[in-house]
Amino acid sequence: DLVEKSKKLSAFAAVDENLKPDHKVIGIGSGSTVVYVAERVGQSTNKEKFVCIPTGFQSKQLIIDNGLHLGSPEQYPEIDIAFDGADEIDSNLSLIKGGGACLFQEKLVAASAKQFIVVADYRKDTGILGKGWRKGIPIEVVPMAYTKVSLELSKLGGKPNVRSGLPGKAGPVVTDNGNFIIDCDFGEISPESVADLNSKIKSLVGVVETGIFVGMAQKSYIGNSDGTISTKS
Ligand code: DER
Repeated sequence: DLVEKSKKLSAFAAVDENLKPDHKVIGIGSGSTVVYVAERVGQSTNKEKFVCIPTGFQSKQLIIDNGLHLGSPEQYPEIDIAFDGADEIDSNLSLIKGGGACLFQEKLVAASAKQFIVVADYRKDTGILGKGWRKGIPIEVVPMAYTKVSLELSKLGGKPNVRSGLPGKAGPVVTDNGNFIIDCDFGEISPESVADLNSKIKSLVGVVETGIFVGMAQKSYIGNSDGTISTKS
């Protein structure tokens, strides 16, 4: 279908245009778009030279399934290039991430990468954060603090919801780090106010990390529904 095709388009173009023979340590993100990134990296003639750093359990499986060497964030605090998806992308390349509840390790890998490239289908290219199809900014919180953080988020004007498991998991989603996710809807967030909102949320006691990635992505590849690709840097 169109969305799936646009994911593959953006991922293959991003890898083909940015992965270079002298790259060694590669960050692999989480979600359904980066499935194609891992596939494309796995097709590279230089694959034996690469070591790939995951952003969570699913990402680790992608690396293994594509016959790529697996490394860890502990071993590689410096990454040459990282590819990851996003839930929303604004005109300044600020992102909302965390739809897959992997935002902490995603942000650690993105922060460790000399180059951080975002790949996404056209639904994510919202121009303004908070307009997207997903509601809310994912925020990773220490379980004991979730009610306190929810209260403070409400005071900031947000509508917080603890992310609960889909059928098959009673109670809240628990991240790879043993924390909860609060999805907090702040409505539309103008590009110039993203950084300020992020620091306000990050400074709340109990917040481990936010799904706002501001000033981190150098380049984005959007697969359009007409089969073209839009890049922004
Ligand atoms: O959780 C994340 O931030 C993922 O990168 C994600 O939201 C993008 O997922 P998708 O590629 O499956 O849309």
